[in-house]
Amino acid sequence: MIDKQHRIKIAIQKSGRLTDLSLDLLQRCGLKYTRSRDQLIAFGENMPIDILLVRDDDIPALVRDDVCDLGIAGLNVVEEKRLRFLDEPDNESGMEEPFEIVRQLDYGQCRLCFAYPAGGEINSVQALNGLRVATTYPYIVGDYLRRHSIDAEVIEFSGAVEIAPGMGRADAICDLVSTGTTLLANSLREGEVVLESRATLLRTPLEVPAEKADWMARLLQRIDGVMQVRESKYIMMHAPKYALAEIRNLLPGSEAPTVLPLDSLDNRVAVHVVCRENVFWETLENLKSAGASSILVMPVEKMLP
Ligand code: PRT
Ligand code: ZN
Repeated sequence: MIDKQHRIKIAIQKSGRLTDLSLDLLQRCGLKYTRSRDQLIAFGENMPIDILLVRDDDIPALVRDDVCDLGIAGLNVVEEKRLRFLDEPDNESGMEEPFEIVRQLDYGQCRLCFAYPAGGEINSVQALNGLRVATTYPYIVGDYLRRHSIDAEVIEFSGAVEIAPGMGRADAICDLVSTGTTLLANSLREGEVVLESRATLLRTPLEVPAEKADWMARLLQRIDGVMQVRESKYIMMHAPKYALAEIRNLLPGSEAPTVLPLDSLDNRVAVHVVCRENVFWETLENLKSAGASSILVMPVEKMLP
């Protein structure tokens, strides 16, 4: 295995919504690791990749400062920090990107939304002129308000933003929503979406040594493969020859199917195909209506494009 300075360091959330999903992603990419006694580092055993477990808010800076080569954090955190870094006085040109976003991953989905007191007078962001918005994302919200020419005061909260209107600290909020239960429980109504967020993979903007770059490329390819597999299904069925064209149209995101003869049947064939999108019950029912039978849907274990 290559020496220490050539090992890739990837920062992920230590304990929170993205922790298990990020570790699971890396494991599915083939990484086996041992965690240090303090649980802050996981050393890769079979790949030159080590994991740093930190607070999600620290991840963008660790990648910007080249302490880590890669990092995974929600786009909400990444974008907030990106705007903050670009605004720092030592970034004179205001142009230097602190890191590169290399992938949007397939977990951690949520949206950053405005929300207004239910039954109140405010029902759109336009109505916020001269009023106060509480948020944990002052840069993203400030940027949105400026772009929409709305003159509202942004009040920074470090947590529990949803209680701000009830406490009389703000007239509206802008916070992350996934199911909407928290808004409902606090008598707030969801408004405009500012940002659709999901877990995001960041990379240092600096060049990395060739060996490291090689492993990074391999890791990215495996991540793509893992995400593709999670969506993909292998479908097998018997079908009448005359219905093949219709059946192909019914299969979401499929490549050319394999069509095989069936023993002692002239007018029916076996069709095998990989679908790169989720296959729902409706699709199977439509296939059956088109004449297919013995339909099997199976998960795909690994895939390399
Ligand atoms: O300790 P650390 O700083 O690392 O963690 P954290 O508390 O800042 O983050 P954590 O673990 O709560 O979330 C990590 C990331 O998960 C976020 O940055 C988002 O990218 C993503 N994520 C996905 C969410 C949600 N869904 C989510 N629902 N983050 C927070 N929420 C909160 C939201 O703030 C609100 O309080 O859940 C509540 C709303 O949920 P619903 O389902 O009631 O709408
Ligand atoms: Zn955080």
